[in-house]
Amino acid sequence: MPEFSSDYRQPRSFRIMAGKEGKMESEALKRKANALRGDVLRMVTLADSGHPGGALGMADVLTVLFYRFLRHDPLRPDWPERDRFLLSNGHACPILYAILADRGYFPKEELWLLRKLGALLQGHPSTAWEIPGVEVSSGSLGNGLSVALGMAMAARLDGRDSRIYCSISDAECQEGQPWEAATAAVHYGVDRLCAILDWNGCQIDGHTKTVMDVGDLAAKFRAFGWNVREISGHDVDAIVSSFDAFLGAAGAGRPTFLACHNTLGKGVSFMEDEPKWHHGALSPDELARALSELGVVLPR
Ligand SMILES: Cc1ncc(C[n+]2csc(CCOP(=O)(O)OP(=O)(O)O)c2C)c(N)n1
Ligand SMILES: [Mg+2]
Repeated sequence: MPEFSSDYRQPRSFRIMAGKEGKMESEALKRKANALRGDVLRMVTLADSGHPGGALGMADVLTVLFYRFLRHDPLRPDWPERDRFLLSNGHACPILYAILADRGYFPKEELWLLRKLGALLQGHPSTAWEIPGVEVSSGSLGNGLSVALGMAMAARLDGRDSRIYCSISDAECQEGQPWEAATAAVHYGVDRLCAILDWNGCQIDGHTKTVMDVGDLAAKFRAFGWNVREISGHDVDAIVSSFDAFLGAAGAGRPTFLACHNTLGKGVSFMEDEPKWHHGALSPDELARALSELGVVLPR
């Protein structure tokens, strides 16, 4: 029998675990991102399925966001004034789950039950499942940026100072809907919206250039009128300055597009830039090798 999740609908006494750390500095952020990569790989190996590649690639940018910039309170996931983070490329959820657990939204033990029948953490994020910290259901690609835009416009109408961050993937930009959101966000002058592009050049069927080349996404969003910054998504200092610039751009009347050149599978030599690691579980031997490359030691 699989081990099922604790009943997450009970009053969440575990929420007292949520700490209020100060803002982390670069070296600590890098160490944290690597530790979270270790959690991602452990989760997917235990589940014997899942999407590790994109999750490893986005670990740095999401660590900087959640540990340094996002105004949120794991003790009050429904705090109206909070900033929102939406993972439009929902399959990359192992990294979001690892971060939410580490920040205290739910117990870390839930990670090891990923994708088990009845468990809190399913293969794609779901609001119907009431996962604390998950703002939107995703996995059906292409929708998230529109939802994020709606949230940013609602915040403005309500007079809230919330920022809305939304990760999107390069393959999502092969669809039509992100471009509708890109047009509308500029038309409505929504400046508290930051799209974060996971520009890894990979997708489920191969390299994006071969499957359907999306071209220069930074140039395209710039042409649509977005305030674009193009960085390596593994350069923690560049990520920090980009989010700082986004905060400084409130009132400028334009949305921000943070184009992150990420490497799918970042940190594990045999996974890097290999589209086959879009999804798939590691063998126990591969996990051991990957953790050793990341310098992550499992707790006994
Ligand atoms: C609307 C929709 N169409 C098709 C799919 C099937 N699908 C799953 S992942 C994927 C491509 C993934 O590429 P990307 O989002 O760039 O992910 P990466 O491999 O870089 O993590 C597709 C087409 C889907 N999830 N949603
Ligand atoms: Mg991709």
